[in-house]
Amino acid sequence: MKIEVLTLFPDMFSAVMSESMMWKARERGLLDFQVHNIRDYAENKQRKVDDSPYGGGGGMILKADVLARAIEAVKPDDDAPVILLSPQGRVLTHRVAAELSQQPHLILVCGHYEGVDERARQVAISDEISIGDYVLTGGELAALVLIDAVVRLIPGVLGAEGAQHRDSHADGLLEGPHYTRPPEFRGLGVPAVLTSGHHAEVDRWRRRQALKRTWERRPDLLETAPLSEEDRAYLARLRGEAEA
Ligand code: 4FN
Repeated sequence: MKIEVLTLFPDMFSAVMSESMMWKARERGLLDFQVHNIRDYAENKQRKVDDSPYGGGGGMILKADVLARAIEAVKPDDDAPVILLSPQGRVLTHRVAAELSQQPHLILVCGHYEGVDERARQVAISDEISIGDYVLTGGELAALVLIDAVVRLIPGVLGAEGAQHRDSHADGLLEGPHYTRPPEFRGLGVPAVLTSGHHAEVDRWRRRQALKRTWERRPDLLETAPLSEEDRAYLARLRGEAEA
């Protein structure tokens, strides 16, 4: 997979993109990552990339000509999606990440200032994605979140252990509590089932803990998670207990 990022702050990508998983993905030839500085596509000698908004008001707007030139320089004639990270986009979920991980080529555009000139969107952007509802200073951290979520889904990026982990997230539930040594910590023990050696019992306990956590903290996730009849019966019991 090839991922190209257009940004005014290319240095923001170096630490994350040279860390463990990204490094492995690149080393194994599974990820070709390139970052491009939008400022290199400013044509005037001051290298001006922004200007004040028509109609007045504060702030600055990323210029349409500069951004369109940067995108057109990077985009070869394939139909790679050009994705603007934006609070106006569809919200990034595991499903969206899985869909993007099927693409051979992604072009990610990071906004700054008050945003980008609408005409750059119209002529050069094919898709908008948001990582959530809060104010950010720029699209860079959002792009990094998207890249992390997508790259780990590329087959071969995670080892066998990682793949197992990835599958456990794909069921759409939160995880129940985890424990490791020591068996007692500040007077707190470990649920006996986990040290019982009964694998089927352990699996059933974990499934129920995951369902309970999800019901308590993120009940919205239960609407889309695939649930068995046994899962539904357990949830019905939890709801019944809560009412009593
Ligand atoms: N943010 C909101 C409403 C209006 C503006 C913002 C905001 C960075 C260029 C966009 C924010 C959030 C999630 C990119 C936020 C994201 C951004 C993102 C982002 C500078 C203009 C801006 C109602 C969501 C709080 C600044 C809500 N995912 N404007 O943050 O790029 O990708």
